[in-house]
Amino acid sequence: MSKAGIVHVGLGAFFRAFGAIYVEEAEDLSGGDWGIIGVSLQSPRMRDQLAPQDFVYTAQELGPDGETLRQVEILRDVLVARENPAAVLDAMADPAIRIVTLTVTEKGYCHDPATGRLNMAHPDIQADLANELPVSAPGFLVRALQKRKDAGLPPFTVLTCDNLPENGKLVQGIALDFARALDTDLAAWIEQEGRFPSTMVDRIVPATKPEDIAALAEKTGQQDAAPVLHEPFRQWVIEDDFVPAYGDNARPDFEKVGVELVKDVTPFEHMKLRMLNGTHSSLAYLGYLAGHETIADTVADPVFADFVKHLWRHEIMPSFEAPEGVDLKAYADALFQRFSNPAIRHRTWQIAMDGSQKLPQRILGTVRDNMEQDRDCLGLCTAIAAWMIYVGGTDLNGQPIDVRDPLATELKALSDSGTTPGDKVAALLSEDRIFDPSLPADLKLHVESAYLLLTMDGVRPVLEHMT
Ligand code: CS2
Repeated sequence: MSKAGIVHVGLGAFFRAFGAIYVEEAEDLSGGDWGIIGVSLQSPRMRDQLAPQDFVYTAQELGPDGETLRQVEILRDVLVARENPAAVLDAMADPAIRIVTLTVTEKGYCHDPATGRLNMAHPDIQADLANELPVSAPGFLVRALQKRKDAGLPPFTVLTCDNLPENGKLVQGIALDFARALDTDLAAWIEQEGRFPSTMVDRIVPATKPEDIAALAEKTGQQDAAPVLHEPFRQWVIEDDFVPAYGDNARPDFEKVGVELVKDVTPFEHMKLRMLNGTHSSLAYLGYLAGHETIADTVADPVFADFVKHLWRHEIMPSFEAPEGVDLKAYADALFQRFSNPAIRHRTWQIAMDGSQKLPQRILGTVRDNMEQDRDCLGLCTAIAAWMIYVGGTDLNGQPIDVRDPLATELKALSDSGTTPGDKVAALLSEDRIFDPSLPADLKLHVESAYLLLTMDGVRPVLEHMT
């Protein structure tokens, strides 16, 4: 069994169904010690589920016409940061570790989504600046880099795999903000020696549900406490900029397994965040309010199928440059097929989570570009209005919504502070951690009229009218 070369922070279903499989395939083909030590920042659940099965788990690929099973054996250990932060720092400072990958979700970087800067007032950041044993992802990255610097080792490459724009640059900025507050020499060393390649990651991986675990056990006759379910599609584009001190050993042989190593990831990120995640979030809020449980159910509704195609064609595709050689129309068609995959039960409620962290890069950038160029953005403004109704906590039938968002309390209070739709929209738009104050003033008019229409007529008639 190979030794570990990667520490992965945030061991959720996505990385186990995506990065872990790529790394295992690359290691199988080209060797190298690329075992992965997983880190859960808070909950011991993943460690407790995986340890009794030697960290091996099943990846169940669900296509529209059938499935395949794979045993993933690349995990070497799982550490729980809350229980033993020192063990996590030791693992990250081990000379054999050359890459730290992260999937800690948007909110895990403790930054301000509107500006991309570290939120110095965040309680976890305050704690991590005061204590040597961290709790936050930025705290672990910088404290572990500090240990390596003190030991005379090169840094590890920081490879973020979260859906954030220019994610490498963003995390570098966050790490430098943190390091500067700690020790300016360390910050200078990270700036000079550190590498933070940007990445575009793409595979739809819904959360594993208890019924999925039961169905798999029934099928195989074996109990796996932590399988992952994923679609067949995958795409990983990485900026080829790893810590040079490791030479040919700086990364797994990613090219061999179809990872695209490029100079500039930005056009791919734009395409993916706007085309896939932008419509995913739009379908999540509007679909949820229309009573649809999953994305596949939502796009099986013809009104939504027309709506999502309208968004791609008229509002999203005109807003950015396609990466070289990519046919956006074909990309949109393929996305529609992926969203329609009935074997993937991806809940609208799951995608609706953490909207405050997702809206800027998924929807607001497109809306800004369109308004500035006098292009249509009514569909996306309707999605923003649906998000506003959603975070108000009551659906269109008067039923409570279980809103999960780091700003849930603040957003509900803002919504409650207004009595008319106009006041509610204005109050929510004043939340400048989400809505950059420089967004065009017309946004308010569009969102307010969409909000009114949604509450008066209901979701489906509004969408039907639009397309
Ligand atoms: C989804 C993403 O949960 C969400 O917000 O939009 O996780 C999406 O499934 C992935 O980015 C697909 O690559």
